[in-house]
Amino acid sequence: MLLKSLRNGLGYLFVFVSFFIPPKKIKRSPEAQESVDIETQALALYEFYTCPFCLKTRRAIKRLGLKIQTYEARNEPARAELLAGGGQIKVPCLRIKSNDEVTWMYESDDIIAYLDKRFGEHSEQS
Ligand SMILES: N[C@@H](CCC(=O)N[C@@H](CS)C(=O)NCC(=O)O)C(=O)O
Repeated sequence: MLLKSLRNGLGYLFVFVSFFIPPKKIKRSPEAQESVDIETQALALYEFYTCPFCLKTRRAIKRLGLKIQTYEARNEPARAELLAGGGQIKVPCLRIKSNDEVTWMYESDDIIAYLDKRFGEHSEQS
């Protein structure tokens, strides 16, 4: 209980500090941004707001200028959706819809690498 509160408190501190040190945002033309915005409608991030791995992922999302819907997985119905879809309660988890297929990607490093490859400076979107 005490450990959980401490972890949560530290998480809020990281979020607070991160607010004042925003990542440098990628620049795109309005047309390219519009196309990216359409693509990111198929993505959603399940997270715990104060989780450091989630914060790291949110910073990457911000750096890449992505509009990705986030869901707080401590709360229902997001928690149940994450468990049913991804198979475990672990965050961050990126839900990727592609045609009729849904993929649930865990691991912050994997998520960031995926987003960088798809939307980063050297992707077709830039
Ligand atoms: N290696 C993972 C670590 C993720 C992780 O440990 N997440 C914690 C929250 S900070 C978690 O989901 N724990 C499960 C729980 O608290 O129920 C990553 O980088 O994404």
